[in-house]
Amino acid sequence: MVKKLINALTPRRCAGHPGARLTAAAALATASPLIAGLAGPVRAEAATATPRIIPAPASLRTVPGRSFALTRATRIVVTSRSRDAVGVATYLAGLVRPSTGYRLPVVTGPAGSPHAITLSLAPASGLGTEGYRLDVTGGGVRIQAPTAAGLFYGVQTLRQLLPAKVEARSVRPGPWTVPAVHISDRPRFGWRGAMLDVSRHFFTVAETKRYIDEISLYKINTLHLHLSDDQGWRIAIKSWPRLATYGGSTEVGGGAGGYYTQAEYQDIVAYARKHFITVVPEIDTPGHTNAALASYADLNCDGKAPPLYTGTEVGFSSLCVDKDLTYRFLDDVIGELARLTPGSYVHIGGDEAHSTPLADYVKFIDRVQPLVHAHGKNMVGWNEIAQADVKPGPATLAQNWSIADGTTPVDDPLATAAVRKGVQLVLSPANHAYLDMQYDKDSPYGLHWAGYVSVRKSYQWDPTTIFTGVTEHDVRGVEAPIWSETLTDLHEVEYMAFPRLAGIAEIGWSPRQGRSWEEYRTRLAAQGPRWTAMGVNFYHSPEIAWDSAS
Ligand code: NGO
Repeated sequence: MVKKLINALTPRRCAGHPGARLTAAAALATASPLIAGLAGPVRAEAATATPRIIPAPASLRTVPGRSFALTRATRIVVTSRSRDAVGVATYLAGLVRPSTGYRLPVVTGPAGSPHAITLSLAPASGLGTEGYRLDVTGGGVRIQAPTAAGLFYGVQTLRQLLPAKVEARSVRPGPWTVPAVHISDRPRFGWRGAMLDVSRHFFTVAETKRYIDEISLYKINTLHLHLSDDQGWRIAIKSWPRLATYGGSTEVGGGAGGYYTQAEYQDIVAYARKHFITVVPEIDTPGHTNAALASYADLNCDGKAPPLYTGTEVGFSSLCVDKDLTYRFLDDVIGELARLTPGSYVHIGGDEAHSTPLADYVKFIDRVQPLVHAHGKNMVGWNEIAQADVKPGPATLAQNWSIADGTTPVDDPLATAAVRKGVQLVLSPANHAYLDMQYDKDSPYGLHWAGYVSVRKSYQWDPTTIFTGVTEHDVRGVEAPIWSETLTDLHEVEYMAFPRLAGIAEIGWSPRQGRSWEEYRTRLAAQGPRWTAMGVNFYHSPEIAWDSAS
């Protein structure tokens, strides 16, 4: 009975969900808010020349007249000595030097220096903590922001204003023209996440860093690392060493697995931070714990360690809810993780605890939540945690992975429960935002328990219209998870993430008003040559009329 209840509240894995239908066809034919925001007289010429940027900026105005061109003489000028601003300038130089072959020195100097890309860290109203203004005139480029994060996002926009070949890692012929624009931009949501499952298959530090490089282009600011599951424990815990050395010694299919040492994990966290990305580590509990249970017999209710697991079933493992040792174990693990993680959230999983009776599940979450808080962190959990006595925001976030219709709001008891308790949601609807779902029946990798997720389907939903009773205020943001049961290396991850991740990033960043698939797909087409130049293995979906390489 109890189990039935938890099943009823748990998103079902089912096949064949019919594709989302188009919303108002007329709206699709009109331009995005950025074009619609243009002054009347320039609209006609500007419409053809509007730069194709993802995520769409909150406001963009093209300016007729001279564009700017990077030349051998271009310098990157930072108007203050702020280390963070200089860091962003150095990052920009590192991106643009290899393909242009220019020196692009980073110097401090006044705004308005000739022939410069100027980065100014300066208070500006209306930009929040991540917004920026970007102005391109014949004389130069100026990015202004109240924070270094804002400068970084301005740089990502500038990157997309430059020709795609700028992404190449060897010298290409110019010209390196930047169209004249005025952009004022800030994100809609503060949590714009990507999740990488490093448990089902292990991904090396180098692969994870490369994924960070790639998601940065779309202004993603959260990297959720799924560090433990039935098939592997991927982070060294000094007080429980066998978790990694034994629990991390295999993966789906029986490969060698692996784990991050604490120094490696910190290296990833620091690398992410340089990209203004916060790492959220997840230790999945009380289910999805076979790797831990196999490593320490005492964690099991019967004191017997199960064998390591390399299959893809879910819902069969559970920590022993009534043993005190379980909580000492979690206190140690969460404590070590919290010390290694500067971000304010630790994810405790909580999904698919099918072999934990509901009453035990609630008891368990109610004991784990204070442990997370005692180590100075807030708690994130998959939406099933809303069944427990979860504390209101910002103490708790619920990551919702239910199947949603996309166009018509549906009732979701777990989303409703979270909202009633004052807990904000991170939206990852499985049939729109799960990047591990196959695009269609011919996709070489991926699952399809939530249906096939075409590029269009991944784009056509909004956090505030999928569930009844969930308003903008209840939403912390969006996240695109990539689960790795079928994905063995970054090449395969890229194929599933691109192009769909760009659309989820836009849903997290851009204003909702005026959003249309037809307009979006023309902007997405411009990303193809960019990914090619970056060496990203993207899926050349036939839904998009890809630009040919420039
Ligand atoms: C589910 C499940 C994961 C699977 C994933 C595959 C959640 C939150 N739990 O999502 O264990 O890997 O689907 O798509």
